[in-house]
Amino acid sequence: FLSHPQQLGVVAVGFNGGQMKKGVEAAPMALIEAGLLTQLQEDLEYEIHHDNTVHYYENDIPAEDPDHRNMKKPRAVSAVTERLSSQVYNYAKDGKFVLTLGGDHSIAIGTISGTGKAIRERLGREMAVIWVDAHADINVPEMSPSGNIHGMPMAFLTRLAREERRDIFGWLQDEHIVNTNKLVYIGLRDVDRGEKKLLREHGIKAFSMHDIDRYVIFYLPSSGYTGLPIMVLVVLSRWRSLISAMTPPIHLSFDVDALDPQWAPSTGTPVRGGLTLREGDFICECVHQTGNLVAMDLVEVNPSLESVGAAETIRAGCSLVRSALGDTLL
Ligand code: HAR
Ligand code: MN
Ligand code: MN
Ligand code: MN
Repeated sequence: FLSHPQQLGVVAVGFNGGQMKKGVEAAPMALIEAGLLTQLQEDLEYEIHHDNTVHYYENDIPAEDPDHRNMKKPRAVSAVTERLSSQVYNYAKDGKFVLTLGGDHSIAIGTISGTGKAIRERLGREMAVIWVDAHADINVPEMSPSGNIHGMPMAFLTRLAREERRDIFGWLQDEHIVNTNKLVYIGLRDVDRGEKKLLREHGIKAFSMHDIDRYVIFYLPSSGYTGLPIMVLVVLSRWRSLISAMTPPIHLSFDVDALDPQWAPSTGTPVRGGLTLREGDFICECVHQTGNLVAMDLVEVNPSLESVGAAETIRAGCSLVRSALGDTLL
């Protein structure tokens, strides 16, 4: 799996049920219409496997879906992510790179569980997750301020949150689960109090915007270099040594709101003070260069919000995906 994966499985997930704003379900179509898959095929020479369908999972979404443990639409999100998990697994088990276009970030419950299971089976290894986001998305249901499940996926994926009911994430098995020592965050700047406590208690590695700024300042004088690459390399190289000497297979889950609203305004919960597009691309390029990237999610692009900025947000999303899949590298 260290070689450049030429086989690319694509899942287009038009799902918005992990949060309350309409529009994020239109992102996969918008990204594809902007030419993303054509670029990956023609410029980056991937062989693309795609059913040419945006999945809306209408038949999986239950009519009755009352709140449960403070979660909104728990059965819908559970059913969709369970289905998505097997779609992703089916690509990953054959060694294909899996690109999932969301959709809100609740879909990561499906994508990460699917690749995690496949990597365990194929390679006998635990996968690492790089979560690039303004938010930690690790709220246990009871401590979530909103009840929106897109703020909870990492809690279920690490088992910090657990639910026995099969129709509410009880389908998650050991083989789907991510170890908290195989998770790293980049770009955090809007983390709830309870989430901060969890990150501290479980020693989960996180590079906030503060860290990103601090590393630049700290390393600039000695390097005499004023560009961004130095700092992101520092962030990533520090993380690599933390996870293990043998770099594990990596699932990159990229929430477009990690970028500053200046570059990605069309998203459900924009937070100022984020990554520049160049910083986001550079993180993706570095992750690609590890040679260990096995899957990527791009989520939370909402073309119906901030209509002036929709086109540039979509362009930014395409750029992040191209960077993670090896663009700009010779
Ligand atoms: N942490 C808040 C909550 O749980 C806000 C989450 C916003 N979510 C995202 N995900 N856009 O990254 O409700
Ligand atoms: Mn599809
Ligand atoms: Mn997110
Ligand atoms: Mn976010």
